[in-house]
Amino acid sequence: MAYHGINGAANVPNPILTVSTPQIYAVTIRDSTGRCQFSYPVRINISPAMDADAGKDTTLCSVGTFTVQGSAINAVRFQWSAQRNFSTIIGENVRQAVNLTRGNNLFYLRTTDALGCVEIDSVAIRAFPLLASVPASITACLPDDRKDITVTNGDPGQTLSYRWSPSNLIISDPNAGPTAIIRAQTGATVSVVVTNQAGCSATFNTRLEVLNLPSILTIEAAKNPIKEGETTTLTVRGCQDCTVAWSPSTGLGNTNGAAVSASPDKTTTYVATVSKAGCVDTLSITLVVEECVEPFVPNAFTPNGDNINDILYARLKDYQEMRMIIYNRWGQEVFDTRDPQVGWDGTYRGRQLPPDVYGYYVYVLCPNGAEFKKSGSISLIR
Ligand SMILES: [Ca+2]
Repeated sequence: MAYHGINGAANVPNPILTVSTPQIYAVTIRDSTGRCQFSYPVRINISPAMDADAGKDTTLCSVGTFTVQGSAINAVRFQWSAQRNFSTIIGENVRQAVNLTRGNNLFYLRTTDALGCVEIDSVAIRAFPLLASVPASITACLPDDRKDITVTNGDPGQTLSYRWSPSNLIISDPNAGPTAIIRAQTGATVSVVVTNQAGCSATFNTRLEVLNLPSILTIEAAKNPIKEGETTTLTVRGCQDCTVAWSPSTGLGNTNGAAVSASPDKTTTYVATVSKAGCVDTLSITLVVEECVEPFVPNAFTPNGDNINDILYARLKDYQEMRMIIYNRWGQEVFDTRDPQVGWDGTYRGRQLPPDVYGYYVYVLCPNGAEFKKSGSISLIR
């Protein structure tokens, strides 16, 4: 078989031609004898350009659903794909919903005309929402304390710029860096406008809290002073969720907690170290223990009615039982009491006794079982 035609093109069944205008070509097919031949016209149509356009490249500050808009002249079919080879077709709409992910999104539009000719265009959608965060709140220990607030960049691919406010709370350069140095004020809010290189920005707020432990804490003992052997409770008030550590441990039921039981043997100053959120304050309380000690009896008194030193008392601190007996120089008891509030007024059976030297005997039993026995002489002076 031989092929001839198409303006003298090669003797092949499928010649490749370059055409610029519509034209009719012919192919002649002839057998080897040259006696049989056949001619056939071939019309070459040239389709006009569709000018397929997938839309304008865009930068967005959001991800998710987006509509791309294609255009083409005389196209009969629109196809969208995220792959240049259109291995997966997203849809066939002129206005096509697509899903944007963070970063660069490239979509391809393939248009087809009535003759089956295709054109391909692409559109780049850059989706770059701002990804950043700041702490919701920060806690300072005292008013006007300096604290740092730092913006966390949620995407290493982001280059961020910052604008901090209000200026009265920002000590550092309000336009510099992810970290601002601020001056703590109770209840104030620090804001930062963060913008990424795509121009996407957002405002973030950090609430300032000032703990000011010294202004809110108090310390108290349920009972103070206490007697030897007695137990009371020491309490730090004013902070619900603070950690409290007590020292020294001597005489304490435990050394942690807002309230601890205390039963020291002697007067002790306890220190409570109170902490919360990195802030620490210390308070102290002196718990006085009335110790059971040797009683004191004066060596003279003047029961002359001038209200000065008219009554003789045995002076005691913490005791469980006591007794005081006074006797005259002949050994006769003239006074006997088991109550230290009751003293001797220098009388016996209603009569004033004469000035003389009298003897006394005092007995004290302490709460811890210790005993004091003391005797001596007293001058009655009028
Ligand atoms: Ca007197």
